[in-house]
Amino acid sequence: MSTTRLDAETIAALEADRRDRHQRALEAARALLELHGVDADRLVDEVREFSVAAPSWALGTGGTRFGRFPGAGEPRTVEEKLDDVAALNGLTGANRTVSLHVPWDEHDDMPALREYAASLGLRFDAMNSNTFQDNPSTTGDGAISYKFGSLAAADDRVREAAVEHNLHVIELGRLLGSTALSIWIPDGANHPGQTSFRRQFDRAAESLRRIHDALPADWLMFTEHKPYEPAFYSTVVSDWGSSLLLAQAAGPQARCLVDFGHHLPNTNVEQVVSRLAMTGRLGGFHFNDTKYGDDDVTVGSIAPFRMFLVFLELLEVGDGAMPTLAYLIDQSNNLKDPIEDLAQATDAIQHTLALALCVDRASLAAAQEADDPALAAEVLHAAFRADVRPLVAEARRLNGAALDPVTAYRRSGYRAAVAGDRGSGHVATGL
Ligand SMILES: [Mn+2]
Repeated sequence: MSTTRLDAETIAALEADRRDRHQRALEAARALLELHGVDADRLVDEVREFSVAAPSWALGTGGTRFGRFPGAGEPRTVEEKLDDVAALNGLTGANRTVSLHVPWDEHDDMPALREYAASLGLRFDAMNSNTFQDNPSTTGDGAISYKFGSLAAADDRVREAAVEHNLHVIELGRLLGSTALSIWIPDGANHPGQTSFRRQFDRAAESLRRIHDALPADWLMFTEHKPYEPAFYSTVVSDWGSSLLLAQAAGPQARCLVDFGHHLPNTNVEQVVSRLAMTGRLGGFHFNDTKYGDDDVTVGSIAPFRMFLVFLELLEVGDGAMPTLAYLIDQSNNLKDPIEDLAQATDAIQHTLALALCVDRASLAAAQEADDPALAAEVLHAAFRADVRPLVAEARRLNGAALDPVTAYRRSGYRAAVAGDRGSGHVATGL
């Protein structure tokens, strides 16, 4: 479909003039890290292994409630979204799966879509069900509405439609080879007294149980919490505690997702990760960054040290390696070329993982047991201040991807090529 394939050979040719400089930087960085006791080969292997799902909804311009300014060549179809993810994965080597959003990515031939993805070297990650807007195929043509809730709605018919939608998404996911369903319940209240906290929560738990009962045996189901928006007084799944209660109520295949921006200001997100992992219900992590709330800005652009601490907790869960969880970039971008934004996000994830792998975990544990916070800080900062960029670039090169994804992308002319094919002014998301 797309005219430009960003395969290993193309990328190597685009970066031929950077190879010598990379080799010198790699040798210097490797020598310095090894002087500090870092196993550079293991670090490169771990970064090579790691992959984070690309969100189908971030390949176009997100917009805000004040407006939307689409760029040129945004994808018109699910196939074109897959083309863009393949280009992204070509650049990073670390976006080997894609996460779809239904109904936005509704498609009448899922087996064909699965085959097309496989031809691009892609697989399907968790499916996302959407009950935050009316959808004629489940709510009927205006007959009922999600205006006052979906899976936790007071109206039985609305809950029924929301459950049916989730069962439909499981069926689509089965055809695509996905093995997980992510459910973010948008229900809540805008006004004190509008709903009974307790009855609303019980209804959500009952709906999730029904969806859980329909899961294939090898599937997981994720609940995701968020303290406000679109509801501004209360939400049903407001925090990790509510999310955990719902997962426990739903059944053994239910887990909790942590989204970096879905917390009240200054919440200790790394501690939330740790607590959920302790219960055995940590299901995955959604990467983005936040300044004020659920800003969904580029991963690593605002609070890189907080993200480093999150990675440290994830490595704690995996005893020094990244645990097998559902990892997804969940961000929305209004200004940049979407592929550049996702490439920067993926680079930030790879870079932060590499920094966290530099932490001397045995020395950190010893400082903690000795009640020596100054020494603990020394251990963390020794890792956070390391220069791992050449090792991350090397991990990408060994995966057939780019030393410098954004530069390689610009040199490839990909956007101009797809703008020629696709034109301008498309809406890649359903909002
Ligand atoms: Mn999320």
